[in-house]
Amino acid sequence: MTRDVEQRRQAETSRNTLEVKRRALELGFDAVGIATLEPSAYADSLDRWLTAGYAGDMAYLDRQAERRKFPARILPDARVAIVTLTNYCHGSPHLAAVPRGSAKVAQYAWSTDYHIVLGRRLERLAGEVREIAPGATTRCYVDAGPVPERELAQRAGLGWVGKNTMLIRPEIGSFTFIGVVLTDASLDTDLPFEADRCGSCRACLEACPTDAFVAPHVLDARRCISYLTIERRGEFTDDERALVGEWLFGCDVCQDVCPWNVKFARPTADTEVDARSELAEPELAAFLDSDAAAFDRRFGDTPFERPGAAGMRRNAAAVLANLQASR
Ligand code: B12
Ligand code: SF4
Ligand code: SF4
Repeated sequence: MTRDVEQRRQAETSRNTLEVKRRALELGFDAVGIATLEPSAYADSLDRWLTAGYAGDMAYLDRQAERRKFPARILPDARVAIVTLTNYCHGSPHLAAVPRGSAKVAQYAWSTDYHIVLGRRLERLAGEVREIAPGATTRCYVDAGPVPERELAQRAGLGWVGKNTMLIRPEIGSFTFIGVVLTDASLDTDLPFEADRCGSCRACLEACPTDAFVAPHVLDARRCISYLTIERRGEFTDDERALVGEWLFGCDVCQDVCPWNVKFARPTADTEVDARSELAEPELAAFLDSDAAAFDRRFGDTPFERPGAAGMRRNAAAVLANLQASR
């Protein structure tokens, strides 16, 4: 290739990169960066985490491990990951007491299921990529695939992975969804976010109500309320029921106490993630006697669909038992 042709190609790549980022922000993403698909720098930590059994019943993490370690294998010929952040913060009310008859729900679940909302938005972004780089292949991921999303976000320059294992962006904190478009389009990659801004802070590790952190950056999911109320199948053991406390679905404690959220997280203006009252302030009684059909009508397009009617009944019964025990 002559120098001239190479320079023209590089100029086109730079133009396309800027245009993809501009359109991503126009579509409503709060931040966007582009990551390489080189092998994971944390493959050994992932292996150690899985071998220790910290994934509990999330067997899919074992099945996806090879692709998580080698993201280039996820989509043949993919060159880069376009990584997006979407702020879903609604404030930090969990530090206050729970109203009687109600229970705590993690903020990410206060709105219509983000797999639906972000899935649509990422598909629109993928369409823009194909328009900007005709002939490009794209594939969108949000949460559900074999993609090491937090590591890719760090590599795309969007933030660092805190001791609570969350991706934290200095300007907005960690109440963000990560969405990814893999593509074979030629785009310039960003510099990774190298700084670790946790410093000597240990607030998240100390505040976790179940002592789920084995060490900084290492979470034993089996003790995490988020895992227990969302991913755990079947009935709780007595110990698990006690761990759940007042949380009906998910948990925000290790984010609520993080100084980067306390100082910088601001309520989102994104109307597609508006809070719905039946999710943000749920009536516990509604879950105890709801059958599967009624549950689906009311919660079919929400994050509560993952544990389903039976899982939410189990969670509500656990919270009620814990509230009664504490009075
Ligand atoms: C399985 C899973 C869970 C599990 C396990 C969580 C965990 N910490 O491992 C459970 C059910 C507990 C869970 C809970 C939550 N989750 Co979740 N979860 C996932 C999922 C599907 C995979 C994560 C995974 O692979 N875990 C295994 C561990 C070993 O990997 P990892 O946490 O990604 O860490 C890697 C890197 O961070 C890297 N690393 C980077 N820097 C450093 C530094 C050091 C020193 C080390 C050792 C490692 C390291 O090492 C790891 C190996 O690759 C991702 C989506 C995805 N596809 O990635 C969402 C995801 C991580 N979850 C998310 C959310 C929102 C939550 C909750 C906040 C929900 C809630 N409020 O209840 C909680 C947070 C709890 C917490 N502190 O992590 C978001 C996080 C967004 C963000 N800004 O970080 C994601 C990215 C989904 C999304 N698309 O938005 N989750
Ligand atoms: S989500 Fe809650 S239970 Fe899980 S690690 Fe964070 S503080 Fe602990
Ligand atoms: S609470 Fe402190 S240690 Fe934990 S993630 Fe935030 S800054 Fe890091």
